[in-house]
Amino acid sequence: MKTESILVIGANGQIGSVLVEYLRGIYGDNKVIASDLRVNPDRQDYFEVLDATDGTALQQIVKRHKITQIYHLAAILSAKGEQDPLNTWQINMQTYFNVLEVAREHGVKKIFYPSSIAVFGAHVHGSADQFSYLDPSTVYGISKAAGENWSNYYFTRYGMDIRSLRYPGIISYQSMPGGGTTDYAVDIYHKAVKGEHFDCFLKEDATLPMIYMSDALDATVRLMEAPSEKISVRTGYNLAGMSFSPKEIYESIRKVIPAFEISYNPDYRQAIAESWPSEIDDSEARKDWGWRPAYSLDKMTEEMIQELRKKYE
Ligand code: NAD
Ligand code: AKB
Repeated sequence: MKTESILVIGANGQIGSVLVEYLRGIYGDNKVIASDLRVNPDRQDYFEVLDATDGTALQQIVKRHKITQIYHLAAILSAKGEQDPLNTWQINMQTYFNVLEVAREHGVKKIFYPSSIAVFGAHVHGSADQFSYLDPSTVYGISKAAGENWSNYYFTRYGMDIRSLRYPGIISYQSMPGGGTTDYAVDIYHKAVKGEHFDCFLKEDATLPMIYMSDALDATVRLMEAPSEKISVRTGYNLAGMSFSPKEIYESIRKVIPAFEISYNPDYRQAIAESWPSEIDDSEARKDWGWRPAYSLDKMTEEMIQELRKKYE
């Protein structure tokens, strides 16, 4: 068992609720402190209520638990973020500045910062290279690009060990997404398994990079456990799982549930999707710390449907 004391901020969200259990399996239950704005009645053990915009409250938790690593997941995502841009900027940046400063002052050894494919914009066509120009279209993407640069700044200036992945849209059966443009790709499985019609908010050919939760967890811990000298990218590593359009995920589901039906009613999220790349080149992650995804679209579909059937049937 490894001797770390880990704080997960934003632990009740789509990633956090699964990542906390995964980290506890590696480091031990009492070594992973979950925190979020509100307590989750189903998971109250080793939990702290924390609004991460409050730096003093964060500092007290870091001191009390002698925290050595922080996974900073709290953020407002792309679609929800557009409803109140200035508040999104305030939350996404203030929480991260608090993490960086508290970590610096209290000698926290490692920080994980989740970035996103939302850092890319109109000047990337097709596949996004690791070092593509970043001109994000959403306030969420602007905050993630800024966060990446601040990570690199704290690494260069203070020698802090901050590691980051540009996650694609994450697909999970364990948890629901919280306000992103890629959320449709989780919702579609729930509708299919419940025998309901699915009305998609993107066009049928809106191809986006996505990743299955199991691969995302593997990549996250693989990155965090890699020797420091293997980390050549201190902004955010490109990470790819698979790429598909709404039509392609629909066809994948139809192989298992032939009666499933879909319609398309694109809304404001279509413009966000169009500003993102359709493919991600993750050669740096593969080269530096041996990243390889395990799931294809069809393999993920089979597991998603199998797991959701247990939930609904
Ligand atoms: P989510 O919206 O499901 O969860 C975010 C959590 O943060 C929520 O539980 C929320 O209560 C909490 N939170 C919000 N403001 C907070 C604050 N001030 N203090 C403490 N907690 C606060 O998000 P997620 O999908 O789990 O994403 C986690 C991180 O990963 C985010 O930074 C997101 O940008 C990034 N990311 C996610 C995806 C994805 O597809 N899920 C893709 C790329 C990047
Ligand atoms: C979103 O759609 O906002 C997220 C992301 C790709 O960052 N899922």
